[in-house]
Amino acid sequence: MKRVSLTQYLVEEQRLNNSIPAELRLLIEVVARACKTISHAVGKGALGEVLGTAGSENVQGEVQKKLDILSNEILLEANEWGGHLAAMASEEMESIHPIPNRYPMGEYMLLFDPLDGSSNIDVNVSIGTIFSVLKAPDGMGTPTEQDFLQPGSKQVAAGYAVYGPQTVLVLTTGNGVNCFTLDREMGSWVLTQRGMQIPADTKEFAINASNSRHWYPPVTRYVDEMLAGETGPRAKNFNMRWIASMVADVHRILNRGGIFMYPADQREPDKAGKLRLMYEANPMSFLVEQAGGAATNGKQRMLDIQPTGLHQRVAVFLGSKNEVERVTSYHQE
Ligand code: P6P
Repeated sequence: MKRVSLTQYLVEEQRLNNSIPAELRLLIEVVARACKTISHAVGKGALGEVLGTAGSENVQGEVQKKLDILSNEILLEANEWGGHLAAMASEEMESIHPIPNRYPMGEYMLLFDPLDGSSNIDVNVSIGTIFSVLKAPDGMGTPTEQDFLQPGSKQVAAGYAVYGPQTVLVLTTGNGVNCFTLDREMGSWVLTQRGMQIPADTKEFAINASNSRHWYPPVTRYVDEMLAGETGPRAKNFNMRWIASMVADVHRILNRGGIFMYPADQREPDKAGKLRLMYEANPMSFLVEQAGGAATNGKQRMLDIQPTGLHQRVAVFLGSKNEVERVTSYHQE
């Protein structure tokens, strides 16, 4: 098959669908290049002296790993000078990061989780980068956090990289989902899957089952029915996976279906869930919907949620459409 590079794909997509203006193409290529750099650092592991903790905590109160901070810096430095961004926001930073005055400002806003799945870094399990692209509000002056608080339906692009046996970049700009694999010898991203589609049904679910005693009844009912297998109400057997790296679980679902769940639970009733809306749930939900799947917080479509805070958390149910609709319907009863 003729190799199509990321650049060629983006240029052809612009020609076909007029959906990737030059500045957005630059943004995507710069983020993709940063992900190559992160992949290289992650791949060194102990040899790169990048494992272990940095001895600090992020805004979430989570211990930061050296690679968390390094990945964040790589993305900031890669995106500051290009003139395509007005501001950035990151899981690793309390407040937004305006473009320094010495550089021109652009019309896009980039949000990212620079290295998702940190608990897996030191044990050589797949981790990744998640990113989301919004347009700056018309007439915006100096960017503020409020300018970022747009529902996920306003995203113009979203994607993730998985640093695993292969390094892949999965991307949507609103016309379907495509996967690029990093050719390490050439240092280039090569289109390897066009138009990824999530089967509407599945036999595989992903949830951290150690929390089951804390789940609310709709989740308990939904999971118990699957555990009952072919003798239960679902009349079929299910398999379970939980990688504890959202990017890896979502990548499996985009490739073969499944449902990913991180529900709110009774441990902290006022905590909506663990995952963050703006730079985890929203980009992944955009990708999942573009691949024919569904994504909700148990009550409403994820991409319709009006954000109230840059780091707000949300319950997540995403993947095979019929399963997401089923577990969401249980929350309505
Ligand atoms: P738990 C990683 O820390 C993360 O944010 C997601 O990538 C992952 O799905 C989830 O948290 C894992 O959470 O509670 O199972 O460790």
